[in-house]
Amino acid sequence: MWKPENNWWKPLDPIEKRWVTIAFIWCLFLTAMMPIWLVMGKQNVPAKTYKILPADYMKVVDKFVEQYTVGTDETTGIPIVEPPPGGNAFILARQFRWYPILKLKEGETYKIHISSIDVQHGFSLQPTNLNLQVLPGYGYVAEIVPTQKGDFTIVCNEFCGLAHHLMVGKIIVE
Ligand SMILES: [Cu+2]
Repeated sequence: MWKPENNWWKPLDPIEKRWVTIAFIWCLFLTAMMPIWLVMGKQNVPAKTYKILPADYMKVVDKFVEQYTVGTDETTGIPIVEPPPGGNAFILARQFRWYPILKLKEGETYKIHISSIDVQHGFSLQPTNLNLQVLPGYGYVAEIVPTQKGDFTIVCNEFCGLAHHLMVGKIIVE
C-alpha cells in the first residue's frame, strides 16, 4: 500500500500555532457562554407555560372580557378590557387578530396570559423588544410591569396565513 513519506506536512509556523490556539480558546469561551448567558442574561422573559386546550382558553378569555370590558375600539370593534392591577390578563391570538385590547396602568404588575386557538403566531410588542411564541394548546404567562405610558402595537411575527400582515393588536398603558 502506498504511504506518504514521514513528515510530508509542513510543521506549524509559530504564528499559525498562536492563531489556532486563540481560535480554540475563543470556541471554548463561546460554548461556555451559551449556557451561562441563558441563566445570567436579561434577554429571557420570566415566563411560565402550561397546557390548555384552545376551547378552554377561549372560554377563559370570554369570561375575562365579559368581566372587565370598559369600551370598544372604534375602528376594529374589538373590546377594550381593563384587568385589575396585580391580576391576570388574557390575550388570545387567532387568524388574524389579537383579542382583546388591554388597558393597563403604568407601574402595576400584571400576569399576562397568551395563547392561540388555531395556528402558531408570534407575539411582538412594538416598539419594545418583547417577543413570545404563541402556540395552540399552550398558555404562556409572563409577569409584566408597564414602565411607559402610551399605545403599544402588537404585531404577529410568525407567518400564520394570507392576512398575517393585518394581524395587529394593541395594549394601552395609562
Ligand atoms: Cu399571526
